[in-house]
Amino acid sequence: LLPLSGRRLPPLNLGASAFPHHRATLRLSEKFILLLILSAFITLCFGAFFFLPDSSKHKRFDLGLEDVLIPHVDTSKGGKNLGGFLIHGQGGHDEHRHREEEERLRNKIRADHEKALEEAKEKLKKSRDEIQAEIQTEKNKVMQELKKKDSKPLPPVPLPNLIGINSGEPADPDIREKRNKVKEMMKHAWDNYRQYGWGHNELKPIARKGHSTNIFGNSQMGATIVDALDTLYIMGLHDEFREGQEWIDKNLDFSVNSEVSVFEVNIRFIGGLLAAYYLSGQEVFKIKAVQLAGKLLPAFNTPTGIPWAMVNLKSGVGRNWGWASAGSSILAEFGTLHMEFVHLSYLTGDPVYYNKVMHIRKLLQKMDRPNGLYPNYLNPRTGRWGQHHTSVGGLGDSFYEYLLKAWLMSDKMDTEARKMYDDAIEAIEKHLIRKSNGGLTFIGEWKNGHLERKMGHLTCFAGGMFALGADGSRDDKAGHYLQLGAEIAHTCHESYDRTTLKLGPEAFKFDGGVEAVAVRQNEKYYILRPEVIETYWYMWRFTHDPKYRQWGWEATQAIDKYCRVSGGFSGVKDVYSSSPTYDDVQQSFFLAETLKYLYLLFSNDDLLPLDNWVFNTEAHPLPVLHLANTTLSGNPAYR
Ligand code: DMJ
Repeated sequence: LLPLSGRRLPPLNLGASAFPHHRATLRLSEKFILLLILSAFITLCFGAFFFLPDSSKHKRFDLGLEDVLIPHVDTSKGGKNLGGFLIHGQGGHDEHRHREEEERLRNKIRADHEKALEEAKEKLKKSRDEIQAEIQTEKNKVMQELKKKDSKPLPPVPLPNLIGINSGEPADPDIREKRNKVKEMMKHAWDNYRQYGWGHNELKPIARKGHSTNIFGNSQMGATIVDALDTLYIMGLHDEFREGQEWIDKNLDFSVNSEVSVFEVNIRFIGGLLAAYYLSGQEVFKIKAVQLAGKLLPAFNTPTGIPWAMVNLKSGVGRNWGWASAGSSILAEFGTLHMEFVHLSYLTGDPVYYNKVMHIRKLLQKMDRPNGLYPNYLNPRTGRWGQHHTSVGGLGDSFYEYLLKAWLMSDKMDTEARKMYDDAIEAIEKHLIRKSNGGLTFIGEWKNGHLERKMGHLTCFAGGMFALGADGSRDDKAGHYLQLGAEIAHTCHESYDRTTLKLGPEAFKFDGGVEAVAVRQNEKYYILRPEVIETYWYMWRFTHDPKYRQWGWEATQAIDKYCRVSGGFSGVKDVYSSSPTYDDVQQSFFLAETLKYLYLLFSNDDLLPLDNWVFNTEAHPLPVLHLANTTLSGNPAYR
């Protein structure tokens, strides 16, 4: 076969001049050779007639800039396709038809070109705004398509036992009244956010406009809506819940060029969406949670698998906080993903989330721990600890909380997590927990071999954690841990009680004659945090000692008196001042946690019982997964 673009063999010239010197003296042998050559030539011509490709079997279109060669493989009209060779039975007729076809196509292409040219001319006549509007419409169409693709249904998974989604209404009229007061405060916070900050992450209740911080990146992701959903649901604020659901359905979009905190997005958004899904059964929450989780996964693309603190939701590029020791990731951030990620694997049947958090756990288990303590900083490139600071407050807190809760939410099957928790708590008790001269138990911070006798408001959550972990503790020290929880609750209550506003400072000292009091001006603020009330609630559930309800009520009144403004609730800058100034931020965790824990404190225990629900670190309740007789990776949901 001769390729069309290939070189043809030079033709054989057998005319009169082919053998001039032999013409006169042709002998018999020469005649014979001549005859042989002649017959070979005839055979060659004959063969060529049958086997050379016919140029009419290819269509060639001249399209100006490019040549397009279309092999003709029409087997429908009497031709036979024999492994790439086409043999026609209708010669002339076919050629005519091909020419017509060629002509028709040429005309069509010409017409298309002209049409495109006309359209381009029309476009140029339009104004810049019109063109931009058209581009936007096209973009929207593409987005809609992508959304449709994203919202494909997830595989059905049997829901765990959802016990205790009821009103929890207390019989005692006094307690009922207190509970109603908390509900009214929630309504005030929500309504003002609804009016002045809708769609923004948070609210500025005095300026009456939206507010955001760098943890949510530069986008309006409606953090308050997502964080507040389950609180609205359990309070029976169903119209508000539906408004929130509608906003999420229509507006919550994660394909944004925005760099967010992996930890904050996980605990507030994924936790909030999952809890809303379990409570209400509305698929949209599950779908959004899974979409968002997919956007967080690129954060784990580090040399060690320890995720970056921040990730750009669009590009997937991650990095760490500039202030963190030696480019480290933070223990309380990468160590507070487990609950949500296990639920994501449970609900999707995709092990990817489970594997990510288990990988972190395995890595931590292999590492040396100074004095048995986990430092707050870990470098995700080298896998080595940064500064040897350990804290049960900021930077460390919820890592310990999630070890315990991993065990609880696995229906106590994940004994590895329980062991890690027990080991960590033993080291914390030995090195960080002390009694002040005045008899207050406090948890200090370990900094390069030295104990700082200071406790943060954040650390106060640990009272509740010790009580929650009492049952099942090593050497059956349940009584000891319940007692420890009570002592921390008492200390934290003191930190509130020793202020003018009866609200707790951000950090307080046990040093130089000072006990449970903030010393530095920049530690005197209260930003509507939940941790002290969280501990009151756990202690109430485990002891039913009425003092916890009493302390919770004191805090409720103080918040209502000093933090309430006509546009919502605001943090205050100095809890020791009788004329405090506001920070003008209504934090989303005020609706997610502070008001929820207060509401639960004045509800019956059968509302979200702790045997069946585990609260994530943002107070979003997730059901216990009863995976008895199976390992997590062996569960069908994980295959
Ligand atoms: C919340 O976002 C969570 O409780 C987190 O674990 C730490 N602190 C804030 C509220 O204070």
